[in-house]
Amino acid sequence: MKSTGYVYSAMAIAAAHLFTGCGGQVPERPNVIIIYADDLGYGDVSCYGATSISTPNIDRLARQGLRFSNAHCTSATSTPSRYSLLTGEYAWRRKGTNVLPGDASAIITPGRTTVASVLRQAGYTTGVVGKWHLGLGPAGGPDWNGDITHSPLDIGFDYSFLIPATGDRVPCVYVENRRVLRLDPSDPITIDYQKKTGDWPTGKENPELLKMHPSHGHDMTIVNGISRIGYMTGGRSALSVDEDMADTITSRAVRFIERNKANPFFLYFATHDIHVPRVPHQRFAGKSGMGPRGDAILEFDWSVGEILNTIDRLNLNKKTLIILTSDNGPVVDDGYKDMAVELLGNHKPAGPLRGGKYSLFDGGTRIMFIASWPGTIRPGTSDALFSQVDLLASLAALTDQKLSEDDAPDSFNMLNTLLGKDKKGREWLVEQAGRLTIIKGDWKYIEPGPGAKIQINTNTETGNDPMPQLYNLKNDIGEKNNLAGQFPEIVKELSELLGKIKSTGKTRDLTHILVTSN
Ligand code: NG6
Ligand code: CA
Repeated sequence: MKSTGYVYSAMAIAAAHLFTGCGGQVPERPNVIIIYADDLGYGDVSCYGATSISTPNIDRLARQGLRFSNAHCTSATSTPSRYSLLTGEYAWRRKGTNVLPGDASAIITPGRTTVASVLRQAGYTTGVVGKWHLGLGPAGGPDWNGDITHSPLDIGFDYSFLIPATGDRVPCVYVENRRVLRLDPSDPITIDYQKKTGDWPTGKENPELLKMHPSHGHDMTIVNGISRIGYMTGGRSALSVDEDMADTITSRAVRFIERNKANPFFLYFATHDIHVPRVPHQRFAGKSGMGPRGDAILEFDWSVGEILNTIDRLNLNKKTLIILTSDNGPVVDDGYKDMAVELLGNHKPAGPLRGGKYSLFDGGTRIMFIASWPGTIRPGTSDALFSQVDLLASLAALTDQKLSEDDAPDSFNMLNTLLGKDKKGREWLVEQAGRLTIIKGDWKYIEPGPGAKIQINTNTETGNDPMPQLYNLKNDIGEKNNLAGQFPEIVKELSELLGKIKSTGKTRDLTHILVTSN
């Protein structure tokens, strides 16, 4: 044990020298890969306690890295979480950052500082592969039939291969760099989110054409036997095939790594799994015994394995920081009749947490988070409070990049926590699901407000309550006992702190004014 400790601290010193570039050497920086799952729950993988399903590749990453038990995304849905991860700003500070339709314009506008632009400035080659869901194009949306501007290429990425929004939203195509992949100009794409466009059948009018039926919503244009959100026509040769999606994007991600193996690279690999529609490849269909939702978890685990195998094969293990996490918590029925509810059995997608996707409870926003960098990050677990919004400032610190005053307004440099050198995490963090919640130490405060307590369609406990809620997460991780009445002074402290965080417009470098007096 002792000698391992010595080796790691010696390595940490060596690493620190490399990062400061001591002796005038060019600092050696690790490749950075963020694998971003979609809707994968805290309890959905075996290294976080799932017993009904086995995720060997994710477990392998957890064994070689640091597994966080108290890490959080910033929102219980995709668009705002992704916005925060890439920009280092809480999405609720900006209008128009909630779940976007598939034809939305870009919400991270050209020139914004992002994780990608920071790493690019540090000399990295940067790529994004997979789900985007942050809009494309200028006001009015993208030109699907021409050059797509206001894209990842305008905010720091050198390469981009995108599912533009979500698999359940049209257009069901890939966008590679500025163009829709394989588009035939004689069959142009038309998209409309208000009314039907063209004559392609819809799930509502022609349910007999469906191979998977909606349970709620998702009854518009049919593509590949599945009805979606939004109307589409044209682009036949460009249409994506759900069953091949994981193969398609994983092979693009592997290719990006192979092509850039000689120099530092940053890859943001955002999978479609395990979002709806859950239509895994035949190799995984029926394999989990839990229906397509479980099969999609197996497919996701396979994608993770492909990335890990590539890093091993290219001998990049000690040179690569891999972060694996999810954009929000789990949901079982998210709009398709895919047997997820019926076949769930004893599986608990959110583990011990209450609520899930769309929820103010921690099931919505406490997520699996693993950081691996063999030789530098010591394997183990961390209870430190950590937020995805901190990745920008932490990776800037890792690569010695300075941020200007307006950059990444809510991102803290938590590099030492990320690398496991510091067991202490953030003092507090904010999460959103409609309204806001704040966690400080063991306490979690949920703002009071109107709204249904249960989202009927998805059967989610939203966490809405007209009364303030206060939970002690250390003693009550399942947020069962509202202690607001018992500890009014803590309610006051946390609601005031949240008020200050909102009104300052920025929290980075303002820690001193945001620390409460007691
Ligand atoms: C909801 C969709 C849901 C999913 C979600 C976004 C309906 C009825 N439900 O509006 O299926 O697409 O948006 O998910 O349309 S997210 O993970 O991208 O945030
Ligand atoms: Ca999501």
